[in-house]
Amino acid sequence: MNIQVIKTTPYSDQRPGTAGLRKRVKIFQQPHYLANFVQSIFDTLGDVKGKTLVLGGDGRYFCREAADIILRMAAANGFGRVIIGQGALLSTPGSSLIIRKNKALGGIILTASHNPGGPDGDFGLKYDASNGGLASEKMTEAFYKRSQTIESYRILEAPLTNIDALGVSQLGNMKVEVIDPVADYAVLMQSLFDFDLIHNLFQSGFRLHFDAMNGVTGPYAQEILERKIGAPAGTVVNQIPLPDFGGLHPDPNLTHAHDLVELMYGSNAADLGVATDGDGDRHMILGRRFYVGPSDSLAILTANARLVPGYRQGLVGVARSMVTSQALDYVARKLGIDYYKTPTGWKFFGNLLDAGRITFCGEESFGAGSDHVREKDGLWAVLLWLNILAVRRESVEQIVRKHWAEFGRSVYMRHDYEGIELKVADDLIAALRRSLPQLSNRSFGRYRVALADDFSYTDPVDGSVSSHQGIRIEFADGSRLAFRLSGTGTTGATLRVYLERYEPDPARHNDDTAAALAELKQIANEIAGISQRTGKEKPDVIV
Ligand code: G16
Repeated sequence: MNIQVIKTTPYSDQRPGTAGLRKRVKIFQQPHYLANFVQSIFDTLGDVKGKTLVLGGDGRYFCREAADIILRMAAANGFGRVIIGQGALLSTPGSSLIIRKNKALGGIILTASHNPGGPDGDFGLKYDASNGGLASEKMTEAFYKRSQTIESYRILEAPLTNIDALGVSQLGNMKVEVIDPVADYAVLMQSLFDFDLIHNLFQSGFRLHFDAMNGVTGPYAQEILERKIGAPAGTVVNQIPLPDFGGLHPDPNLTHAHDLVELMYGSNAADLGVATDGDGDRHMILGRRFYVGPSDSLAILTANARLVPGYRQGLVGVARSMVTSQALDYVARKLGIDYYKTPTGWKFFGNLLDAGRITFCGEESFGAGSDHVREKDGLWAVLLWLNILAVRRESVEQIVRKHWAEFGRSVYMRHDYEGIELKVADDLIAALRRSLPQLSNRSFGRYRVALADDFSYTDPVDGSVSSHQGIRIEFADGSRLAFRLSGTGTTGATLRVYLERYEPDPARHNDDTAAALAELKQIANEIAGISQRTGKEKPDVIV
């Protein structure tokens, strides 16, 4: 088998976003595009001789072709072993676990997360470091820099490796180990949760409807929920990972998980409804005719963590992204534990988790996780909910309402304005940034500005500073607005506007969310000139 050195030229657009390089499939299919980026990663890593790499993805279109290229490049670059999920499947949290368990140098995850798949959809590639967490900004910037000067890449000339049969084979001087993607993960979940108690919950007639949206979580959920715990067959639907997600948009929110939403608001609603995304790190929670926002969910899981075997000793601390609601902070204060605010992006939790400063973390973008891995984990969150429900034997709605009664309700919404021209979006943010000094102390109706800044984060562990992480405007009564541009889209720009108001009065906890935030929405429009600049009168997606 020959190692080929292929001449290439740089592509200018290989700067990773919030979670890796995400582009249209068609872009990734351009000659040498994928190989250029993979070689840039390998070059940045330095000495990879004899090291172990983990490889897998969410099964979307182009995953198998990409896996073959990466296997041959890993062999040509001197890796000693690649551990790959059968059929090139590994969920994002699953990969994180395999990297950690095998003390691998890192892992490449082939996914564009919750973005649509298929030949006309999106593809993506992200690198997880040896701690099982997303490569740091410093590292991804180094990948990008390298991609801008690349002149050649190394690849083994070899027939297609069989990645469908479990076992070890040889590719040049490198071992390829095809593993069951689910086995180790199932063992870890069993060590954290009380499967017998959850089994009893199902025995009592409790119904779960788990929509895996034809993403990678299906096999994990079926094995753990139906086979190990004993939930009725058929509990998990859309359980087979498909290259185009069966035409679904595997984004677990109220807009895209519409079948689940219809079922949970219908007459035959289950007790708990959940959906997960393409690569299994995001999730959405619904009770019977009741939506649980991700920020609330994170706060509730934190408040109830001690009910679950894996967290019985309590949590050391918690963290949320700045734009996530403050519901978590109220719980942390009451528990007397530390809480941190990070920029958007799971990678910012990595140092806090590694340093043992936090046990739980989460984001408004349908992500929650703990120190069991270094990625967010959809199925873990569902099992945590199930374990809590099995202990408390109350409905999802009762649990949420009691939580609000105890801590107050953080009424919260995110408005997404999609497909904005890049320049229009950049100008809007730039103008907003310029206007910050004039906003201090200004009043808008009953809201007086207490703080207006561009969020900057100093990592408490390594002291690194990340600036320009979102414009935030906080009002004297604790309400707030935040604005940022999405870092995960592939066409145009998406403006995200985050609105939050604190409501301590239980008599008002039933208020309609949109109505409760209507005034703040107007203020956001006034401050940022959204409709004037984008021509949009209303958001495209509300979550
Ligand atoms: C990724 C990151 C998340 C982040 C989200 C936000 O999620 O892993 O930590 O909250 O992006 O995306 P945006 O920049 O579009 O607001 P995922 O699930 O896409 O990997």
